[in-house]
Amino acid sequence: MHPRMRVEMDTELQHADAYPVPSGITMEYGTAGFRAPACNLPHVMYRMGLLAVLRARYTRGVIGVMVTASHNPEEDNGVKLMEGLGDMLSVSWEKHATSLASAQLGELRTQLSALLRDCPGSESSSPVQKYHVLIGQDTRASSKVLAQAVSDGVTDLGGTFKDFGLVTTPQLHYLVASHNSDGLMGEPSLDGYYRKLSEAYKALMAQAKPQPKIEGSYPLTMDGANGVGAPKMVELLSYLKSSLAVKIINNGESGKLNHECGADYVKIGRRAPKGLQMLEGRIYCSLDGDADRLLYYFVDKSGTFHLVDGDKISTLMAIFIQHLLKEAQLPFQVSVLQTAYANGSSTRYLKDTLQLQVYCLPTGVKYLHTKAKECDIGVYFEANGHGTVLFGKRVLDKVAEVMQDSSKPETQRAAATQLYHTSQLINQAVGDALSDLLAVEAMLSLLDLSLPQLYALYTDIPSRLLKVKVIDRQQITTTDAERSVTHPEGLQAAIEERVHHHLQARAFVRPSGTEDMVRVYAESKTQESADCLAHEVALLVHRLAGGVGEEPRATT
Ligand code: G16
Repeated sequence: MHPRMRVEMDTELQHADAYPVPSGITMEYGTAGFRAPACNLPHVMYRMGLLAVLRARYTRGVIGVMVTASHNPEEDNGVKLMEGLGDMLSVSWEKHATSLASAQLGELRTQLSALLRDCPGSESSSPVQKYHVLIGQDTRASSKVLAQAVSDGVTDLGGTFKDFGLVTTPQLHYLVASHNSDGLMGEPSLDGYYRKLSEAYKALMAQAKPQPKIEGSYPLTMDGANGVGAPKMVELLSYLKSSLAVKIINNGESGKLNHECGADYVKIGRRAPKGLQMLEGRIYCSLDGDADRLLYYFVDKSGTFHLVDGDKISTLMAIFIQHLLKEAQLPFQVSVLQTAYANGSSTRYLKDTLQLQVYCLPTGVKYLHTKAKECDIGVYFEANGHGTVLFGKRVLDKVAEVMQDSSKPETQRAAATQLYHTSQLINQAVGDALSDLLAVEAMLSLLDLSLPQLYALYTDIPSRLLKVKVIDRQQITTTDAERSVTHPEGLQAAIEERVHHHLQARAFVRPSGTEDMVRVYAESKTQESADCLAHEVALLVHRLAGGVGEEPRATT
């Protein structure tokens, strides 16, 4: 056993004094880890380095620690932990992360000892095993120092680390997955990641009809949110060579991260990133700050903006896979996993028109990903553009069998081959904007479908998303995949009463796990009615759940 890894924490935590817990600051592990103003995070990062070593020991695998606050403003930062085949930190360990994050030195030792005692093999004198942590960071000015705090935590518990520097969050998930699968998920390097994606994309596109070229212009423009996705897309394009041309804007050279650009800005405001002059006939997409979300959009003849959000991307992927399964004569079930934010029209279209199994789960890729693993083929996307498609082993085995069976008709084998390349193209560890972008491009081409045609498959019910600041958002608790409030008393009944005043309406509220806000969502027959309902519900939250500052104003 490593000398620093005895069961009792008699080891000196060399760097602990450098990372005291600031007074009055407690943090909770949220939807995707910790998020806060960067200045409040060094002690959390150090403690997550310690936790990562313990988790590596517990799982006997490599752990990833990504320093990022994703869609949040530049001033914030945060940390996401990943393990196993790229999954988010197990929900059962989130409580340990929360309690370690606020533990002062003495308490820290006690908690570490307790966790260490529970680690499998902690009592044995087995030979030294390395507990290895992969670290990545986004482009925030604060990320470098915070990544250093993580590595200090790792080394204090005798772990080793590799700092990959700037990577997208999904790239780090991929690296963790490929390490922990002994390369089965791909070669554990960035080169391996780019090769895997570009080879799968080229193989799929070899079957597509050539697209008409627009002279001197790019058919696709990508908004990089001034984050890490932009330089990483440049690297990916160098592997794709001439098979894909993308113009990148908001590439971080001058603008501020997620400021008036990026997937969250586009989704919430349903507008183009600032400064982008959209043209009819062109296609646009936006990533978020750490490149795990992707949204597409375009303008029609009249200049009206249309958003192809996560719901529509998920519909495209489900249609494409359903079509290939039919062609390959493989009787597997495609399931689609959504959250309460999924537009009601998308759910209806998936269930009634495509006849697919649809599930609603709480917000957070961690829940969707876990459920998707239980499905033959699990397509999951949040409306905000975060998602992927998971292929079960049973399916992949059968796909391989059909591909290799020369007695099968050529069309059947070709469909199985496309399914195989699709499973290689779509990141199996987590929702990945770069991989999803290639998948959307390939699927549209292979289905011979334009983005406006995809958009027109169903009409979204008008909706509105608002945020309300309250004293303590954790006072709001929910049930039924966050569609109903259980506390504070009276809030749910009041929401339902307002919903009854609107046609074809629904509304829900939930505390955000990434921002200090309560999120309000409303849908109704007209945009005016959805805006009005969202405002009424926001007022209820403000009045009944301890609103801070002025009451929310009506959307204009
Ligand atoms: C993270 C999670 C997503 C979630 C989003 C917003 O995304 O990974 O699953 O939808 O936060 O969560 P909340 O509504 O709780 O704030 P990201 O892209 O910010 O890492």
